[in-house]
Amino acid sequence: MLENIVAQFLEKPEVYSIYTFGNGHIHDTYRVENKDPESSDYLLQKINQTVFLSPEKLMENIFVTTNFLQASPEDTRQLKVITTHEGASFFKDESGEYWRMYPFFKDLIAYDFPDEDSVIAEKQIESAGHAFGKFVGDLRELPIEKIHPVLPDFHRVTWRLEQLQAAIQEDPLDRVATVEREISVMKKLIPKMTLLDAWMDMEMIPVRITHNDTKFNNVLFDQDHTAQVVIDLDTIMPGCIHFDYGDGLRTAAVTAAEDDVQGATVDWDRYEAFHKGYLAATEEWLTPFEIETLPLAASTLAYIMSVRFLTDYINGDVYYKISDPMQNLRRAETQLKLAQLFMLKPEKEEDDPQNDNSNTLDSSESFNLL
Ligand code: GN1
Ligand code: MG
Repeated sequence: MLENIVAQFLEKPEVYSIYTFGNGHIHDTYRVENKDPESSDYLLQKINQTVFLSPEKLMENIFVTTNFLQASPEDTRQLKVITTHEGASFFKDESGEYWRMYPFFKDLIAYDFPDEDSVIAEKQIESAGHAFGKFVGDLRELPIEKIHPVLPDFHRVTWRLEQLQAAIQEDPLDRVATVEREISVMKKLIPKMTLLDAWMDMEMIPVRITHNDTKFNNVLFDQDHTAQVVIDLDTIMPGCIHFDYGDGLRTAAVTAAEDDVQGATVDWDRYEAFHKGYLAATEEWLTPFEIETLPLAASTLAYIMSVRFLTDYINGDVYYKISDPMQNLRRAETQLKLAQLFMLKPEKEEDDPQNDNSNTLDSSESFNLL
């Protein structure tokens, strides 16, 4: 079956082994590996149509963006869409599933977490920050009207809260009674966490073409720990810089997995490393107000994720892939903890000799004890 799909894109499908690959929460992903190690490999994905209601528009966004970014047809350091034999950016099978193919960069690596060695980790993070910042910079000349808002209001806090409210009202699995504590913490944070929405509504922050899923594992590194290719272009949409900067920090400056409530802390050296890389690529063209308001970004993005994960938990885990029935709740709690930790950014070390750079919530504030 998968071989038939591969045959739509590539000659001689029989020379490939096809197996499940990666940790994405949304699509089904396969590595298409040439049995000859000297030849090229590919990545095959079945698009999740529960999430992406219009796969054609999704693929148009990716096609337009990757073509725009392609410096030359021979550019091998850039994500591009592998078209079908008919030249289409996707293949729709007889059951209505949409499939797409990308090159697989055999010499590059994606990491879920930065390296254990802190010097290497900071190098990776700064480089990732730079790559994500440059990505938005490179797209500044692409007319924004060419990009469909495939997931409208994706990072709009007020809309995410409306979704949560709807889930609470529906409460299909009677889970709401068990998450009242989480809901009450979320409510307390609303005034601060909706500032970004307000600034966007008042047009104080420019709308740009942003990536919107700048998780640390969405950039590929070479052996020298330098970021080479930004991947996962599903959520390229009109947005604001805070979305990318904040989501990058949410995943690069944190020391534990997305669902590790106890383990999650913010490493402020890593935070600085990401900031440095991001700003080096963007400082020239960001507005003073964008720069001034960046400190709220990581917190807001972690908050959005906590609201989304809790909504999905209440709805019965219909959106994100889960490994166990409590995972969405753990993810929600972890992200809520991080939203609060990111608000406690210490002053620079040289300004505060007392600062041990390991900021944590004290126990009375700690999310777990609320
Ligand atoms: C989803 O599948 P993945 O990991 O690329 C989600 C992101 C979340 C992320 C949380 C389309 O991304 O918004 O930040 O999970 N993508 C979509 O890990 O909802
Ligand atoms: Mg994704």
